[in-house]
Amino acid sequence: MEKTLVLLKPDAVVRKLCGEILRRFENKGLNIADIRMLNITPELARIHYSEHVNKPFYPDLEKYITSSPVVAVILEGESAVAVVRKMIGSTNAADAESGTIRGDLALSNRQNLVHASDSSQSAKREIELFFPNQKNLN
Ligand code: FUP
Repeated sequence: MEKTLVLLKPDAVVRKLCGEILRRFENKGLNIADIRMLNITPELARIHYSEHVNKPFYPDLEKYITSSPVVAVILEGESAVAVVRKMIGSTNAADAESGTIRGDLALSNRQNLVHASDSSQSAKREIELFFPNQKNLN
């Protein structure tokens, strides 16, 4: 069993797509191991997106991710990291394949509904960041 960290980003919450997105993960057979709603502060955004802080798009990314609450979810299941990445689709939703969450429900390169850990190492780091009280058994 593997764990991964998913964020239902501000556009998912504002567009009331949290249920639709979680339904897809649950139907796939993944378990929700933990879930919480929170506001991402600029400080948390800079840690979470540390690899992007110096990129030209970062100020707009921070503005977006801190704009309203997000839902953080730990999903667990066989090969959860790779399975969830496949299910969310390409970063630029306009290019994302039909059948994926971004491909079916979004059109933007920034407002792309979901974040998901891109490796088991990122998953461990991100689970600790968003669920500091969770014993990480990943
Ligand atoms: P992903 O792992 O698919 O979420 O994508 P990245 O880690 O490459 O990018 C993180 C987030 O930065 C994306 F979800 C959206 C945002 N982004 C932009 O806003 N503009 C860009 O040109 C690229 C990414």
